[in-house]
Amino acid sequence: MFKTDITALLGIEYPCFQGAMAWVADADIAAAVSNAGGLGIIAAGSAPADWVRAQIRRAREKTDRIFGVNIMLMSPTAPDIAQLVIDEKIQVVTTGAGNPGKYMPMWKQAGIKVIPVIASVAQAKRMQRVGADAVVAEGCEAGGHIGELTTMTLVPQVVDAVDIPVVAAGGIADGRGIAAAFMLGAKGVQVGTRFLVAKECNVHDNFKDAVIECGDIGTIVTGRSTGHPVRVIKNQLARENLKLERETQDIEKIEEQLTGTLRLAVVEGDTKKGSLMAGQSAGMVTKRQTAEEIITEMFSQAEKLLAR
Ligand code: TUI
Repeated sequence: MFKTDITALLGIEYPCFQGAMAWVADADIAAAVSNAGGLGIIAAGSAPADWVRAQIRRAREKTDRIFGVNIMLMSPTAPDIAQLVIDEKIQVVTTGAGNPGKYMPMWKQAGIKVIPVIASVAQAKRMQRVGADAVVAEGCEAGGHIGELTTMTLVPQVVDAVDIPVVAAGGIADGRGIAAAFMLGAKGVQVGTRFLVAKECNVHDNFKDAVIECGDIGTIVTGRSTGHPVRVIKNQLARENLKLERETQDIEKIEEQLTGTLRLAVVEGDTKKGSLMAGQSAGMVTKRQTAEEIITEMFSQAEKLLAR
């Protein structure tokens, strides 16, 4: 039922990527998702190479299956991680927040499958041109750094513009979203927010509660005025940032407020002063489950819908 170009490309059971949430997506959640038949992904975020290497090795102890590493290209450690994935013989790399073009020759030489996350048709075309094996088209329903377009409008436009497989991301948290993504022409989905509350996800419990209690209009986008829009769960920090944006044009001052706060939320569980990055699908996330329960529940629902 779910044999697609993406399951064939990666040799996985379900065409389901686990979103690479910075500070959150470590070896535990990545191995759990891969063991459940999806593609687990370790998020390098802004971490040093030593931390990422340790996570890769820990994931290998927990699963024999394929898993990926995501490289956040804005990170100062990105060049180190780009080499690390080759040294550690990682089979699939996803990238975010930039153009991975300069690393493509070395990754392709090493036989790595490269799947950049993009938020526009122009970016998708550039990625195809530099040799990407597929792209993740991420709509602005997603959490964290986002683009302009919704998943509903971005995915079909990207599908029409490129010949490589497209994975849909942003707003997908159940079988209905998966079925809809396939109707838009996607060959797979990436799910972030629902995996935030997975039992194997090491994000602070306060963060999980905030996702479960979020509701439909509980997220907002800050940073539009600085050109770095970020979707977060509304809290004290988000309100302060929006106020600052209204009152000052001092972009550096606003940016200052945005750094370091993700760690505060993820690790310390500070739901007032921390940055609670999460997608609009938080409103559909109601309970803690294992990664396996999440994947099998979503895909059995999608299967029933698509069989109609
Ligand atoms: O990367 C994301 N979302 C993220 S990264 C992140 S980590 C972070 N935390 C705190 C401060 C700063 C960063 C949190 N959320 N999504 C994937 C994504 N990438 N969406 C859009 C893009 C993108 C942006 C520009 C892809 C390519 C691009 O430029 C390439 C080009 O060719 O123009």
